[in-house]
Amino acid sequence: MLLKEKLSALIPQEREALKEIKALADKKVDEVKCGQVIGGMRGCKVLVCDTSYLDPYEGIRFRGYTIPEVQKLLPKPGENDEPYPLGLWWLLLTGEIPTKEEVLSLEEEFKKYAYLPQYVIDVLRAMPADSHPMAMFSTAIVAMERESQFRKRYDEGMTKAEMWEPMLEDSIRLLARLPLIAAYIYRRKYKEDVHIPADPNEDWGGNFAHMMGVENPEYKNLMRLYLILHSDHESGNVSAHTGHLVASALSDVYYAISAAMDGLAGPLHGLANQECLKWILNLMDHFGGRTPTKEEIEKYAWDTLNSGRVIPGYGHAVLRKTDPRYTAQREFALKYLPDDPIFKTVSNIYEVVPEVLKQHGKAKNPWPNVDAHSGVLQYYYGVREFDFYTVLFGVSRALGITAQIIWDRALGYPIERPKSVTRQMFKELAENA
Ligand code: NMX
Ligand code: MLT
Repeated sequence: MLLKEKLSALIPQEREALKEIKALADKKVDEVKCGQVIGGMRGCKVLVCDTSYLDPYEGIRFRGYTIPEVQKLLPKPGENDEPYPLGLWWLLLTGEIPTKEEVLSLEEEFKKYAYLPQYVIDVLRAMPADSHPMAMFSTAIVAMERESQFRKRYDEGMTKAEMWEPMLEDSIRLLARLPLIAAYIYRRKYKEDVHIPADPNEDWGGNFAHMMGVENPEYKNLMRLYLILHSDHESGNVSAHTGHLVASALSDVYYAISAAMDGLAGPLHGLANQECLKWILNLMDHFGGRTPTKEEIEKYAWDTLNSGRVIPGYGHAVLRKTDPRYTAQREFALKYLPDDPIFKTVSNIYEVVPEVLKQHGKAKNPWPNVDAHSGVLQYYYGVREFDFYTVLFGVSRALGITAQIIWDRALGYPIERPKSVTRQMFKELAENA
């Protein structure tokens, strides 16, 4: 496999380079303040992540490339299409923009494993009909742990240096199946349990849209873009951090990704996309289904804040400007659905809510994040089941987390185990100050 050959050549060099960093063991990277310890470790530089970096003012770069650069440089299925999401996975893993031949080799490799075993279907069918799609998604993933090549090789006594190989194998097998699992959940829950087989001529991203039952080529393009945009956001976000933490105990990819999905399912993280569209549609309903005026949006935003709730899709733990993932989706909307009334509402909210949040004075970042825009695009193309939206996010996020944890094993990072303090110790710190 071309990807494995590339990684086999890269890993020895990167292991050498790590030795230089290990030699800096006593150098200070950061100082930790009490506020950070009790404040969700905000801003503490305590993780390593090479797949992407999040600058607060510029937003995400994937292996050094901005979103517009990735959209321009990665190979595409057709002239006017968005790039292959698997091209991004190659980039995250190798740091290099792949050729079309390299991406197609990965597409072929994935197709070998793109089937849904009956036992996974049985597990999904055994779950109560009102289970949240994220609970179903996470359960299906962990159910497949029995197939882990990593666990098999571990039981056989593989060395630490070999661990990245079954990690890569497990990741390919899992990622190949994620769109099938997600589409199965979608069709079971919302489309009368009628399923659509994969199309061998479609790429990984296009096939996902096809299996969900949305044949529109524009939606297939949106799906490719979506799968790229949500993939990686360095390693401190809840889902990636969870994946890294779980894998650091040498738990395999199935455990790590299932756990990561459980974190993504929280309303302050990935679930914000479902909450956000709900908020927008409730806002429109409140004003008789029409596009509300900016004054009406302002009042509605204040009502939300005054009732003690957050405005979903706004704010961020790291970003301090409009999320470039929001901008990329806005550009897609301006191209394909400029006159859509919900998109117009999203645009008006963008003009009003940052000012409201500034006046409110709490949120450190008053600007929109990725989730403020994703729902309207899904809704426009007919995917109107809000509680499915985080599953779409999850399929994409698995690209980033698998890339990160394959490298965790390649570089032999240790089990993660930070130190805790008691609140009494803070009191003593104050007394001795
Ligand atoms: N609406 C109202 N209040 C907010 C918002 C918002 N959108 N964002 C932050 N705040 C509040 C926050 O709840 C906190 O209040 P308190 O002191 O009473 O606890 C205060 O402002 C300070 O929070 P920050 O330090 O600005 O934000 P933090 O880093 O703690 O949290 C988020 C980041 C993203 C969790 C937060 O901005 C939020 O809850 N946003 C809405 C939910 C959302 O859009 N999440 C999606 C994030 C992206 N993703 O996909 O994961
Ligand atoms: C993400 O994509 O993970 C979110 O923007 C949250 C984060 O980065 O903290």
